Amino acid sequence: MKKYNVAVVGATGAVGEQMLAILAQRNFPINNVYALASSRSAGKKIAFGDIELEVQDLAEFDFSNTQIGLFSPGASISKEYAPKAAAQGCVVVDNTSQFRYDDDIPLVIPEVNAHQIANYKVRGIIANPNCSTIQMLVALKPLYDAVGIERINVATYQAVSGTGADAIEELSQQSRAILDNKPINCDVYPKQIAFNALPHIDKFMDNGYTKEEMKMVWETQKIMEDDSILVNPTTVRIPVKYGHSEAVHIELKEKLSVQKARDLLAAAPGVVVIDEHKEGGYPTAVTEGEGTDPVYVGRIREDISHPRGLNMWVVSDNLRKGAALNSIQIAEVLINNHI
Ligand code: 25A
Ligand code: L14
Repeated sequence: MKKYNVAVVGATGAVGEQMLAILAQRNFPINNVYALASSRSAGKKIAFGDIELEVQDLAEFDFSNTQIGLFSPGASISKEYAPKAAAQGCVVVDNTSQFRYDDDIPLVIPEVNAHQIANYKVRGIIANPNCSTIQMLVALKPLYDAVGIERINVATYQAVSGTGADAIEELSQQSRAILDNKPINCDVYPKQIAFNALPHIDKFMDNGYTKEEMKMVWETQKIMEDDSILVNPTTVRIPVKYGHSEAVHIELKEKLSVQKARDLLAAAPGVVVIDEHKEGGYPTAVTEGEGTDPVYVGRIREDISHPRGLNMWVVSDNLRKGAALNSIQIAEVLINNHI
């Protein structure tokens, strides 16, 4: 079997760490793996399976002998280094928001639009969508294929790990301080995140939506290859460490019974249905999402206010299917079919 040299860029970050773990777990056919980050981290040791890797400085790395680059170093770093790596012959799967909306760069969820991966050839870069978009579309694709979707209303409940390690730390410190009746610091988020909910992720746009909300609109239309699909999101940060949840309300083109929707979802790749009308008969971020691969769907029910409406609750690990796992699944299609 052919083996590949793989570079993980942003290897010391929340996503990069998961990329290394998942490459090892899935026995990706690796010859050499390189852990790259900023000069701050160069020389640090990080784990890959049962071996240790020494972190190297991205700025000094030559990609000409690397076939696959899994990038998650932030948009501005990807902007500079992903095209450089691609020019050296390395196919880049980029997890940042930098290239997602470029027409000549495929934006891919393997369960939804794997056929787009072939277009990696144009610029040597494939973009990984936003975590909230990924889990929503894995769940909606089978319903879209069955009867079509006119409109999506969605409210997200997003984990602090999406912001990074300093946010996880801020949640822990604030929680401890509040339980101990001590004053809190707000450094990462503009308001207290412990025991609270903030209706604000990424920056505010001119239309009053946040950029995280607009990403869900733009990315859904691009991935589904359907500019007519209407998306109305509200994205909310909650005091959960790992795993995003979403209340998704869809208006279908034709009526679909709950039983039919449940059957379609149960048969869909990457989806696990947990939907029993009893205590705990639904998925949650902490009990099912964290540390696992699937997109979980529960609370499937007809919308009593709309003749073709359906409601559901969608949960997944934001750092795995929402980021690292999706990138590695793209890389698996690349090596199986293209490189
Ligand atoms: O919106 P964007 O721009 O697309 O943002 C995406 C970012 O969000 C995170 C992820 O950051 C990504 O970069 N993210 C979280 N969930 C995501 C998801 N689902 C998600 N992104 C996509 N989908 P991250 O925190 O996971 O990782 C950032 C990594 O990038 C490395 N990096 C930063 N600058 C770099 C660079 N690598 C190369 N060259 C550069 N110039 C960064 O590595 C990390 O691996 P690092 O070397 O900075 O090491 C991180 C360690 O250093 C500490 N640290 C961070 N900043 C500073 C610092 N120490 C001192 N001074 C600092 N200024 C950290 O605590 C950490 O231990
Ligand atoms: O666009 O939960 O990939 O803060 C990754 C982190 C979006 C926000 C992206 C989060 C960002 C997400």
